[in-house]
Amino acid sequence: MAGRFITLEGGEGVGKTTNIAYIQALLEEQNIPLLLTREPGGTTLAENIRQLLLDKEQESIAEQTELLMMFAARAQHIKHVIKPALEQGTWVLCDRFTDATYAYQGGGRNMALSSIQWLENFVQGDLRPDLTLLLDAPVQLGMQRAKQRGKLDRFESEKMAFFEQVRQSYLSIAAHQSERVKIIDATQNLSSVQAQINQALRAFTQ
Ligand code: T5A
Repeated sequence: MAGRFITLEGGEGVGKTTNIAYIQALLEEQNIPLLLTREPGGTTLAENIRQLLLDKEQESIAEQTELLMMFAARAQHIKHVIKPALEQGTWVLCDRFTDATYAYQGGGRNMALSSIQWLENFVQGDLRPDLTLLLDAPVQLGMQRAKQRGKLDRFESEKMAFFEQVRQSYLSIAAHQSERVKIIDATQNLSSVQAQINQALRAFTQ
């Protein structure tokens, strides 16, 4: 039986990484075999691409280059990690996927959605997440949390207007694909965020 593909999305510092272990525990409680992974990244080559993308101490990256690097990493990740796992019946929980490309490169950088769509079809074929949990919080709050955590990377050093566009793009995806994308109010304290995640996952796994 094929595994299910779950993604976790949201702007900077909304709590994706913090909640991954919680989601893992919930699924494993139900004896669901699970693989945790992230984007950009997930294979040695894709993690190297991630380093290049997040490093702000290098030459400026053209937006087309950035978009292609995201999909180059994704192609590698899908072929070597995501598809083999799903084919074996393992569920995959991925910290960010293509919705992030629509939000950051499409919304934040204003790149043509038709180009992203073309690359999505080219790289993924018919692979799409079965469920996406979108952690949503005002930009200011997410950035405050991200700053507390440490040094900011190349994306985190963008201006507030960029992150506002990212947030609005995510919310628009959720509005258009409400069957797949469940919004989690990430402004709440951790236990309340986890209660919402629990509810969304139970509805999905029932
Ligand atoms: N990107 C990625 C693209 O541009 N296009 C793409 O296609 C893809 C796939 C990747 C970057 O790449 C970009 C987007 C990103 O900028 P990343 O590391 O995956 O980087 O993403 P980040 O958003 O940078 O991850 P962060 O680690 O900053 O955010 P998280 O994981 O959402 O936040 P987290 O869990 O580290 O939490 C931040 C802090 O808040 C606290 C935590 O303890 C932590 O200190 N916190 C809470 N505090 C109070 N109440 C709560 N409910 C809290 N939840 C968390």
